[in-house]
Amino acid sequence: MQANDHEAMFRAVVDGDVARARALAMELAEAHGDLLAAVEQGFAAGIRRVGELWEEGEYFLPELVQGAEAMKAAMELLRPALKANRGGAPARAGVVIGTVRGDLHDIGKGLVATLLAAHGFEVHDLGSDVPLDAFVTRARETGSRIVAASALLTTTMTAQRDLVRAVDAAGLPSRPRVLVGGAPTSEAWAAEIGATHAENALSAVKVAEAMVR
Ligand code: B1M
Repeated sequence: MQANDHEAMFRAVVDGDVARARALAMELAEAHGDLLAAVEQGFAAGIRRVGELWEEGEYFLPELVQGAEAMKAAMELLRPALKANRGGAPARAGVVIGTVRGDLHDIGKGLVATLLAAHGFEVHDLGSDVPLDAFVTRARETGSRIVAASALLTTTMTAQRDLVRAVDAAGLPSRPRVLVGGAPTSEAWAAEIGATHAENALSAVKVAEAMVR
C-alpha cells in the first residue's frame, strides 16, 4: 500500500462510496503494510472529514449516513485481517467498551474496539447508550482490567465521571481502570474524574497497553 492509497480510502468515505471503500479495504487486507496506520489515516480521516462537512452545513443527513456506511463496510472487511495481524497472540486483557447512556454516537467507539481487538485485547462491546450498571456487570462477569467509555456530547460526558465512581464503588476483584475518549473529552477532563484519556483509536491502543502492563 502506498501513501496515496490513504487518500483513496479517505475519498471513498467522504464520497460515501461503499463499493470503492470495500474494494480498497480488500486490497489493504492483502497488502503487507501498516494496516492500523492506513485505517487511521485513510478511512478514519475520511469519516472525520464527513463530520466536519456536516458541521459546516455542506453535508446533510443522507451524506453523513452514507459516509458512515462506507466506513462500516470497510471496517467489516478489515476485521479478520486486523485480528490476524496480532499473530494469534493470546488475548492480553479484557476490555469492556461502550458509548455512555444517552449517547448514540458509535462510530469512533467501534473503531477503538476494532483496533483494541486487533492488538490482542479481549473486547466486550456493549454498543451505545449503555447504562452504568451494564459496564460494571460485564466487567465483573469477564474479569476485565479496563472499562472504556466513549462520549461525543458535552451533555453525556458527565456519565464518564459517574462510571468512574460506579466502578470504584463496585470493588471488583479485577480492579479495572477506566479509559475515556470522544471529541469533547481531554486529558484535563480525565484527570479531573480519575480516569485515563486517549485522543484517538490508535492512541487508545497504546494507552490500554500501558494500563495493563
Ligand atoms: Co452527532 N453530534 N448528534 N450525530 N455527530 C456531534 C458529536 C456534534 C459535535 C456535531 C455538531 O453539532 N457540531 C454535536 C455535539 C455537540 C456537543 O455536545 N458539543 C452532535 C449533536 C448535537 C448531535 C445530536 C444532539 C443532534 C440532534 O439530534 N439535534 C444527536 C444526539 C443523538 C444522541 O446521541 N443522543 C446527534 C446524532 C448524530 C447521528 C445519529 C446523526 C450521527 C451518529 C451516528 C453513529 O454514530 N452511529 C452523528 C454524527 C455522525 C456526528 C458527527 C458529525 C461525527 C461523529 C463521528 O462519528 N466522527 C459529530 C461531529 C464531529 O465529531 N465532528 C457529531 C467520526 C469518529 C471516527 O470520530 O467519534 O470523534 P469520533 O471518535 C474518535 C475520537 O473521538 C476517539 O477515537 C475515535 C477515532 O479516532 N474516541 C475515543 C472516541 N471514543 C473513544 C473512546 C476511547 C478513546 C478514544 O476510549 C474509551
